[in-house]
Amino acid sequence: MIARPLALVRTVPDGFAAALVGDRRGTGLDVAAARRQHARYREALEAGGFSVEVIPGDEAHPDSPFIEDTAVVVNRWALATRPGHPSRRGEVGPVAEALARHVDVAWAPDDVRIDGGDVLQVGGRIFVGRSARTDDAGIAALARFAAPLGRTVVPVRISGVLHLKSAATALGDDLVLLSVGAVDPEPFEGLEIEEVPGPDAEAANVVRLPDGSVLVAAHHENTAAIVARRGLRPVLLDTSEFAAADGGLTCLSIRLRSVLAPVAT
Ligand code: CIR
Repeated sequence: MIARPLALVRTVPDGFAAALVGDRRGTGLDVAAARRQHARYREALEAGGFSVEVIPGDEAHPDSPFIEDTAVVVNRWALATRPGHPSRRGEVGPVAEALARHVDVAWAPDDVRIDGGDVLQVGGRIFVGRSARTDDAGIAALARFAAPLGRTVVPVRISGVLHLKSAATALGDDLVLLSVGAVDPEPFEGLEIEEVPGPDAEAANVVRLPDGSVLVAAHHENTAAIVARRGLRPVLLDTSEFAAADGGLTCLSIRLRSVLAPVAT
């Protein structure tokens, strides 16, 4: 039997049309197109070496496909988050339940706010964005979760984007792709930084796959060129419906690199 690193995804409910866009509800989101894009995303995760487990989306929670925000996984431990937007808090339970079949799950306290999209792990450090969705109490809860696991938590100032990972992701164990207009590069000292040029900070949101290829949103040609220049293979995906709801490629999965799962056939 073949086993590969596990990725969790959550399907697109009919209610996705009402996903959050800024602090309002979407109106022009195309659910059928989002489902097609989600299917391609899932196939790309599998083609790049993940075993994908699918959790049904939740009609009561239009943003439930943005599963990344509901948990932070470090090796074989997960922190079930307390999402910063109140409408998203009910998304956490089913994801925590699925995670508990693979890892130990701890829960963030009720009086904090933290979204997984603000948490970027690179080379043993955990960077966390101070954002509209993640507050100081959430950062402190993450630090308490991470300390026994030997991980240091480093707060990062961001501006103009929803989450830290909207504008900063890892391209390697010591290489970060980020938009300096949106993310303060100073806390990343010691790591190599590759800047995405231009005003579109979300161009820095990519997903590294186990086979070394990198998912890049199709509308970010500059990013694809950077990835290729780094000797990595960009895999372009149309993510327009998710981008329209402030979501990027990372948001659509939780990737558990240290948990191997059988490949679905
Ligand atoms: C929200 O506003 O919460 C969703 N519409 C988008 C969440 C994107 N998640 C992410 O960047 N990790």
